[in-house]
Amino acid sequence: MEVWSVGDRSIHLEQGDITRLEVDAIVNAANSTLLGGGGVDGAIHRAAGPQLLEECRTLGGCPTGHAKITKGYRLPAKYVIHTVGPVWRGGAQGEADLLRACYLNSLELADAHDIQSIAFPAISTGAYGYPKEEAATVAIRAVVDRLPRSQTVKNVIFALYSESDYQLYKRLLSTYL
Ligand code: AR6
Repeated sequence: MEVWSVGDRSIHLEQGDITRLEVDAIVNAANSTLLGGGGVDGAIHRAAGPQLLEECRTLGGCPTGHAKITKGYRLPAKYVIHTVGPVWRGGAQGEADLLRACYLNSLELADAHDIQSIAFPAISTGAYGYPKEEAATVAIRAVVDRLPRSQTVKNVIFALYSESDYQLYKRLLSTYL
């Protein structure tokens, strides 16, 4: 675990399964149906239990770059913020702006729900094929830009599944902060 300060807020790095984190909210890298899938989405639905899918069915999907919130059910986290990252199509299809919007809109929802700690996976970098270093740069910039004016969020956790992703974020955060 590593920690960086941004004013009186902080950014943490954790390696491992995001579903285990005891935070107010975890972010799901969902698809636009919000009806589940593989990767981190599958893991979150398995850990939260079937009530999560029931609530997701009431939401009517979610456009790319937007975010919607549900309860966390059996997760240690109180909430799940579902956001839909862009599919990587070479980088000239607005992917960076859409990915940035995922982080900003998730943080905005967190503020609206009095969330103090929120954990993000590396959105779009699995099934959606976004190159890892480019995605990590977008993620870190969005959080570093937005965190100082967040109302309630005090701690942002980047939850990286692989050791190599953890090391990538560590290197990039050390150059930014
Ligand atoms: N905890 C943290 N990170 C995880 C976990 C976990 N339990 N499991 C996987 N990752 P992906 P995407 C990492 O494919 O690229 C789904 O089917 C993984 O190593 O989950 O945004 C959705 O329904 C990678 O770094 O999400 C969509 O259809 C990161 O999570 C589609 O995949 C994101 O990989 C979304 O694709």
